[in-house]
Amino acid sequence: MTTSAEPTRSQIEPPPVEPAHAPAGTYTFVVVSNRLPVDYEEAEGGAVTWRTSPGGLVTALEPLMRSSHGAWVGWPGVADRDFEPFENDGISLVPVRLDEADIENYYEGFSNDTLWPLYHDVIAPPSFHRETWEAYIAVNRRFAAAAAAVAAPGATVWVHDYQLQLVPRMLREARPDLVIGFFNHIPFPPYGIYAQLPWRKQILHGLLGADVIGFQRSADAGNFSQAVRRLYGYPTRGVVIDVPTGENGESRRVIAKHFPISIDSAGYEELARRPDIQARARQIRADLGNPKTLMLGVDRLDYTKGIGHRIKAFGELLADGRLSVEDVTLVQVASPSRERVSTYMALRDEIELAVGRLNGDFSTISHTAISYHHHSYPREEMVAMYLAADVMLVTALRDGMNLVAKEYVAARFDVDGVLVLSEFAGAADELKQAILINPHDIDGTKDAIVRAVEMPKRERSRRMRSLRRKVAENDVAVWSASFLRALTGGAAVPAGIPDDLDLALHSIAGAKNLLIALDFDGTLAPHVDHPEDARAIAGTREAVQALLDLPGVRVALVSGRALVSLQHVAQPQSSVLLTGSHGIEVQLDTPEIELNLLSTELEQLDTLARVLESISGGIAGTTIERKPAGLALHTRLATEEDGQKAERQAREQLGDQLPALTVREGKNVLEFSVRSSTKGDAVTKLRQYTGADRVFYAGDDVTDEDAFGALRDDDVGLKIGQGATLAGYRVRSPHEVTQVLARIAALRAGQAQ
Ligand code: GDG
Repeated sequence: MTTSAEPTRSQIEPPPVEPAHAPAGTYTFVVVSNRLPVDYEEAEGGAVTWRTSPGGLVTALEPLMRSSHGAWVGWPGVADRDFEPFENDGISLVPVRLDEADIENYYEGFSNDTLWPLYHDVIAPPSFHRETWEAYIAVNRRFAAAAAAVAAPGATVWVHDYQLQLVPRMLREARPDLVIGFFNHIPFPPYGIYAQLPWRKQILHGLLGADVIGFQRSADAGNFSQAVRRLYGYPTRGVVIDVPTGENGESRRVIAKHFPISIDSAGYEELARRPDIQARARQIRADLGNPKTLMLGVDRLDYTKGIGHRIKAFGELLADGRLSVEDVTLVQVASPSRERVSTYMALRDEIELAVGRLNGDFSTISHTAISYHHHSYPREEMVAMYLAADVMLVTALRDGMNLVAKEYVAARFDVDGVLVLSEFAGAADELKQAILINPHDIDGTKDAIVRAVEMPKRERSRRMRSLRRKVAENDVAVWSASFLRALTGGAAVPAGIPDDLDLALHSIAGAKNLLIALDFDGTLAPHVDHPEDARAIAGTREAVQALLDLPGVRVALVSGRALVSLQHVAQPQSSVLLTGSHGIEVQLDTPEIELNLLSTELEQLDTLARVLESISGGIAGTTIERKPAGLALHTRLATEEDGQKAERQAREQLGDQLPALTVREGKNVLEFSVRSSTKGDAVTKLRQYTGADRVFYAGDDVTDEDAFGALRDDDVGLKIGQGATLAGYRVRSPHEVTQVLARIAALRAGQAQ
């Protein structure tokens, strides 16, 4: 009964970015990145031509750019020149001018000498200069203005990378109508490191102008949210950050989540299958004297890539006699990068000295230990090298993702070759069948290299097959589609079950153990004025019963309501699992409600009650409401002045006595909890309890985004109604949810026969 986890069409097709009716000179989809995806060429007579530079991002966004009236805003790569917007290869390009001084201060200075080392765990010391910061602001403003000028009303704007972190806020201020996304291609550092930045609050403020902020790894998103909590004190729940927008407790919801980038894997495989490229791969091996093992490193010459560590490990293996230059050659491509930044000049000297020493010590007339190349190569040549290499070494000390690792895997259609991969590269989160290493541990790296060299064919194939599946299923089109799905979602939702959802239901219905987890209000029951009047729509009970009757299926309700209230309105069948208060209260196959509070949390609850009761006792019109894991201070009946006084006192006194409390601000209410729990936590707990291999989750509220965020790639998330979401699918109303539940039951019953 197993079903494949192939991505469905809807996951790989670009999501709708509508409408196509934009005023002249404006676009409904705008990408903003430091560099335009073209290279400038000037012929002798002065004629200008542009050549598309084939990067993953262009490949990913090209179809969308063409189908949705898109434009790309960026620097064309030539200093001190103005260019009019132009079209190249069917894409509208909007050039932003950079002068020599901008390149020196904004690009080489603040971006590459401050942010780059800081965000990569200070592997090199970052410099902090006020002048380069000023240039960063000025250039970000220029990019924001260029994007604002070409964005149609209500357009979707997607800003890329660390050079442009102030752009989302600048854009939002200029154009509140826009939907704004940001993707950070490099890591986001832990707070202890980020906090060094003198302009740490301004950068966060800039980023929080976006609706969705994408990162490579979930750890990066977590670091970002932590920085927001520490520096701004905004409430964060899972992947959701509530950013206050005004005086009266209103806030904007920002999503900070990981969306691991990928490559055009089919494109790489297609190149690798070309006979001329395979012939070139054989030629490369022959030119190197047909070594038993060819090892390969391909990196921009950057201190984050751990090239020196790799060379050291290889050198020691040769010195120890565990590898011999007769058998093993390392080809190292170090493509030129940031050559005017002094740290990079020093790095080049350091690496070339190490290569020279090693070759001097170990190479023979007929065998070179390291074949080192400080060049850029055409992509075809890179693919030939991937095919030629038995072992690929990716030893980054810190790397957002590392596309080279994925390219190697995509090229190996022969299901051979071993990937040695640093656990500090984002790719390590997905490519678990690589040999994972800590590149700082030279002995461990040496052992891993020997293991790769000696790995039997069967194990190589087994690992490569699994790596290839991962890369093929999550290519760059899936990446951009999932980011844009999270970002857009304002379009009207049609009635009924869409085809792509139906496909996903077919797949999930075949799970071994299936968990169906459902929000209640807005999902099974329409929203009503008085919460106690909410009831599930007709047909829901029967659909849930049909699921409960099937073997291997558990049904759970996941609500923000207190459990008692949930039981009252939902009146669930006794085998339905229940979680309330955003996962703090749970009732799992027993009549008792588990509260899950630790003794320290109970003590905090006592202190909290004492403090709030004493404040409320002294200020008329304020009341206290007890919640399972916290208390709320209501000020609706107090005068404005008294209400503010009570809230201020509560914040001050509790800030001193219980600094770890989670504080949520609402209209005339301030809520303090001793436990911050989300529906995402509830889903994780339910998954564990039921042992489910696949989860279906349906919800309509922003708090359900935490649950969607906790889903895995082959789970199904269903959002009800409009609004930005992390769910892969969307339906219009609780009526469709009931249909969907009945459909899952029918499909599963059918498949079981
Ligand atoms: C940043 C993040 C993240 C390299 N030399 C040549 C060449 N390349 C290509 C590779 C690959 C790309 O450049 C390098 O991508 P990486 O991901 O390895 O690293 P960064 O340049 O540091 O990229 C990184 C990435 O953004 C995407 O989000 O993964 O973590 O640092 O595609 O093949 N290509 C050609 N000739 C070369 O000589 N044609």
